[in-house]
Amino acid sequence: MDILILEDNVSYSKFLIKYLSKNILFANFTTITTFDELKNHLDKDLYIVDYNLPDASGEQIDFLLEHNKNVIAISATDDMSVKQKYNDKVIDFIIKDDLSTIEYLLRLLKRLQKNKNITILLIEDSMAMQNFEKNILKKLNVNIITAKDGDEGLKIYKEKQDEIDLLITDINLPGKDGIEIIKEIRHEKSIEEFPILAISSDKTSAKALKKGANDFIKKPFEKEEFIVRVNNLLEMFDSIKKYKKEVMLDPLTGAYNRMYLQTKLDNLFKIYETKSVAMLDIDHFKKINDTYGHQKGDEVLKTFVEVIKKTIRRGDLIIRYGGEEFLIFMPNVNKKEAFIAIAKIRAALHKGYDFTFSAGIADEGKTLPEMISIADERLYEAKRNGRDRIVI
Ligand code: GH3
Ligand code: MG
Ligand code: MG
Ligand code: MG
Repeated sequence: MDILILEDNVSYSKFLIKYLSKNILFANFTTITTFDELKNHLDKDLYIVDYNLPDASGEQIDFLLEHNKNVIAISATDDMSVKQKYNDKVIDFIIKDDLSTIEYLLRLLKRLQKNKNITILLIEDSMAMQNFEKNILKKLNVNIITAKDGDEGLKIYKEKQDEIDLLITDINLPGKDGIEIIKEIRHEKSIEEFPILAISSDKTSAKALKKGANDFIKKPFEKEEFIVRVNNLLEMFDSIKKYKKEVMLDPLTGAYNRMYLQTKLDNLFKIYETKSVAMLDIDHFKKINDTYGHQKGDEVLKTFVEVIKKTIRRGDLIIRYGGEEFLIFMPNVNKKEAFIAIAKIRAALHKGYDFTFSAGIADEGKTLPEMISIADERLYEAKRNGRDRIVI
């Protein structure tokens, strides 16, 4: 993202850039100090613009808006009439006071970047209102899908569930109303799984929240409130997604853990007609621990997963099943094809490492536990037959 900072106070813009570039990697900054120079910089993705300049106070913002540019205005004056004048047209109008301003700006920039991958479904029957909301959302960089009544909205939701990150819905709608929409969605997805922001002019806020909206805005509302509520919900769900992902990962090796196996793998198992499961267990691992210490043992586990990840296909999944036992789920391959993949891991270890593993592979079994237990039996056969081998 190319960002231009137009600010006559050079030490302030230096400080801004230092602070922002330390925290965001995706931005390139350019600074200028006067409105006059602005004409040569109309190629930027975003403009952070001081309101009071030696050669302009507002004209620079008007100029950028006329050229349809994305503007964040900053100002030292908290003159509300100025703020009011530009508030609806810029992404944000920030009053420059202390460090919290810059922290806010930083969060906003990060959010704008992340929003490129966010899709919002907006259900609103009043076209004037829909346009108002759409224009605000456009400034936030999000992708927007609109519907003008409840039935259409729900239909789109059902078709594009996997793409949609947030639903913003009016409560009073023709066809199914917002409350019914919320109820239907909540049958399938809980309040922690999918965010809904409800909007209405009457006193239905408590009802919408009780039925499962995550937040509520009462019409008429300020653009700023709308932005903050949308951003807050998106931020909250980013955190939830992050934590959900983290609890499914083994912290030592970065492989998935048993939690992933229990909550996700069963669904994947049902999706694929053909699939194989391999159970891999490091040979004489206890001896590695006993001889070289636990830390060396940990290193071996990490290395093992690294080698596996480098070798297997993108769609294959690796799960730490137990201490030094790993499950690899391979979609769209039978056990003979899976054997070739696991043999590659074995060959890679033989080439450059001083430990080996045994493995059992299965493509039989009607359920995931059944397939795992067949693979497990074969793993033990491999151990019994002398280790460092693969049984199918
Ligand atoms: P086999 O060839 O029959 O598989 O023998 P083994 O020694 O590999 O198997 P065993 O089950 O006897 O020992 C596994 C050891 O793995 C025992 C346990 O202390 C160790 N272990 C389990 N988790 C970890 C871990 O996170 N780090 C380390 N360093 N060791 C672990
Ligand atoms: Mg309505
Ligand atoms: Mg072992
Ligand atoms: Mg074991």
